[in-house]
Amino acid sequence: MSEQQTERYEPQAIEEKWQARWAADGAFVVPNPPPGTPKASGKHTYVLEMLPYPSGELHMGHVKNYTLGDVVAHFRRRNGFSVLRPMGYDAFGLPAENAAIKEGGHPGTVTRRNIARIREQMQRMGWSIDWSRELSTCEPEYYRWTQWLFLRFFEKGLAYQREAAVNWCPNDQTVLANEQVVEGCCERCGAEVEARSLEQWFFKITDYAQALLDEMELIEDWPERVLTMQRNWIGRSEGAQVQFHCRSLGVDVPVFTTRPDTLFGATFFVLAPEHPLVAQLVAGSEHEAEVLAYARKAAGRSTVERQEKGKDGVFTGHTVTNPVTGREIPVWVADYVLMGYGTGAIMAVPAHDERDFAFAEQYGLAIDRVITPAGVGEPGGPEEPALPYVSSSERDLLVNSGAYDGLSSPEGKKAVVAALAERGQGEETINFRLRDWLLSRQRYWGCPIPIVHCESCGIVPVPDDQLPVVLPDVTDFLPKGRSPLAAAEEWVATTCPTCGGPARRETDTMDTFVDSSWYYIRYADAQNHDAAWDRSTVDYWLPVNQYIGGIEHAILHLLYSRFFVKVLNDLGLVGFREPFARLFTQGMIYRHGAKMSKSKGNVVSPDEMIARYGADATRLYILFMGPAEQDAEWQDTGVEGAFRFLNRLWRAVLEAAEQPADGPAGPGDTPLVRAAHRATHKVTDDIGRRFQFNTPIAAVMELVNELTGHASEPGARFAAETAVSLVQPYAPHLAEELWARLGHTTPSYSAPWPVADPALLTSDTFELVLQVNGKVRDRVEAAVGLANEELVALAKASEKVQAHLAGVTIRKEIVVPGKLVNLVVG
Ligand code: ANZ
Ligand code: ZN
Repeated sequence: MSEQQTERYEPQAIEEKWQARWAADGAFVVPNPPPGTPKASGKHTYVLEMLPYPSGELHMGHVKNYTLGDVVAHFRRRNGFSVLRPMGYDAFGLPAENAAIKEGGHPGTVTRRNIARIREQMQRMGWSIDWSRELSTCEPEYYRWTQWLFLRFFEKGLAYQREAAVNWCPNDQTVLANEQVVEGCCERCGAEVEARSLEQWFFKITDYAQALLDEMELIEDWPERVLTMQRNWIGRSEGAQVQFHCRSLGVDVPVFTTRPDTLFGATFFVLAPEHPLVAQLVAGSEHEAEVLAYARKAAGRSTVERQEKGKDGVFTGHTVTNPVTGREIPVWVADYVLMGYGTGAIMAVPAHDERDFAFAEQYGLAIDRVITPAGVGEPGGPEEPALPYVSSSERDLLVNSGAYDGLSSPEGKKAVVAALAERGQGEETINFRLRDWLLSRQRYWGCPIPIVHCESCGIVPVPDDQLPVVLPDVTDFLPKGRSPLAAAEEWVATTCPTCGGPARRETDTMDTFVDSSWYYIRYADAQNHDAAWDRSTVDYWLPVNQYIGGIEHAILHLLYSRFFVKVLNDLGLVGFREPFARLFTQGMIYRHGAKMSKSKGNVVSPDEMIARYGADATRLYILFMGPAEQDAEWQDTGVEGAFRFLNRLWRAVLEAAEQPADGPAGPGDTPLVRAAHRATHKVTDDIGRRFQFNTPIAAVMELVNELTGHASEPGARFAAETAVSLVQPYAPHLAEELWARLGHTTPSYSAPWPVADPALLTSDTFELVLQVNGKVRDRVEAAVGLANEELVALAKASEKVQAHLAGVTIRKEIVVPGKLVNLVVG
């Protein structure tokens, strides 16, 4: 059949046809095993990509994420696994709500419309999703269980309310978790965050700080970068708590220090402006006005500002006693000391700490060196370093420290703490940077916190059988500094479940990260109307074997989910400790040098690409761009290139399909058969073992090149079948169509993955490099196993080589078998 006669490749027609067929066949629906089925039975796996925020339409970042997951899912299915691959929408929260407000619509209406649109786009991409498990976190059948889980945390004291200094976003008019504040600004809108003091709800994630570190051991494979980010966020510091006695108030004031070995150099003392002792210290004194004014000013500054250079502060007029020197040292108030870390008070050691040094210089406070590098003063030893000397080398020595002089830093730490402990003035402690997770939001579009406030009973949980507490339908949902729910008077006024008296509902809603901390568990048992899940079903599927998503979730979602699973495990609700065994973080898509985003105006819409080239070409290109974990630059001609390749594949396969099917003896051993086995080996190894998604495409392209123009050679049909089979995870519609045309009556998505025969992996020809005087002049195909003389003969037969042999004598013939011939002439 000539090229002109070959039917054209028309993705639009093919793709919608197969999508309809898959949907009708429930092709990717995977039923749950009967409750109680042990995890070890059957080959099964859970492949999951992070669920989208329905704040708009799908963009190319989603296309990359979900196509990656799709290739993994198809590959595993065809390797005999039953694959759980669900999808849902992270539908509550700021992204969705802000999108709605911008549009002027009700968040519920706008969100549900966006979801319908995204679902349609996903189906049009042909992703092999089990739609029977679809969930949306903003629907009562989902958030009923979010509330149920909140109550379990509450019962265990892991959810609590307290007044706290919080990060307030003046633009979004809500508090933010520490994790949502990036360099002093709101993670979402970029507005500078303010400090406020409000009653807030927290999850006690700090109880799990150590477990979150230790149990990284249980994780199979996460990028080291993500683990490091989590470790830094948790911020474990070993040090000591040291008590400084304040005579004027008659109290001991504790500090947290990582350097008890520098205690002799503590020449002053600093309280955070919010420290409760500040007001007491200055009450009625000449310093009162100045100190309180300073504290008020500090309250308005962001954490980042407070940490920046140019420290300022005020003297309180009081002293505390240095517990080792017995000297009275002045107490200052300065906002570079944060109330939220350690004890909110520090011993300042200006000789060995940058910030303390800057402060001491500014206010003329004593700077006493107490640490020196080993060998200073010895012949040939190093010079005494300038101050501040902030190294904490294990080989540094204590000086000017009384009986401790000459001890190394680590020895000094131990000795000083031991001496303090004996007098009840200090002890070793471990401090974490991690704070409790602030989960309440003063926003409308979130999961209501299932709590009522009763005048006589206080905080009362809503009983399980009254769940869900349904989010009331309000008309004024704009943020205004307190939750818009507070205005829904009829909803707020309720009766106390305990005493039956009048009570008021909690009006804050939950952070959307609460919703996404457990959605991957719900998928395993998404249709359960009687419980959040059945434990045996969840234990069968989870932990998620392969999670795929963006690196931007390294400390928020990924840390919160780990915390949730640990709590759920401690509550006996799940049988595992870590949610995601393996994590793959994909890179971002750039165009014209900037991250592809609406605000940059450089977005390419998936719809447009599908309309012009089809979903298969779009899928193929997005993974062909480069290694999936790396950022990649979008080329406007890229999808077209992928489309042209699919056209070549289409034609080559249809031509080969004219060949009679292989007989019982199989396709035999021909160059095309060998090419097919090589491609199979490469694609299998790349996807299965190396988790590489661009290189398999190159391997299939190579196979199609071999096939093109050789469709009537022996083995062509086998090579064509193999090419279709290997490209199936990337271009499933085209594969389905060609598979059927090759005469198969069962679908390609369930065809067993091809197996490479190791005996057929080598090619029977190789590329022989021809050189004259070491310069490459030509490359030719040579059969494997030719004798050296035959290789030399091939060289001499080459016209390009001959051009360099005219009028010269061949002095030497060098042969590297299997590689090259070099003719030395002169
Ligand atoms: C004395 C000292 C001497 C310190 C020295 C450091 C160097 P990490 O490692 O991050 O845990 N610190 C303690 N609480 C603080 C607070 N609320 N605000 C600001 N700074 C605080 O840091 C612990 C060190 O940070 C502590 O050790 C304390 O200063 C300071 F040569 O104590 B150090
Ligand atoms: Zn009551």
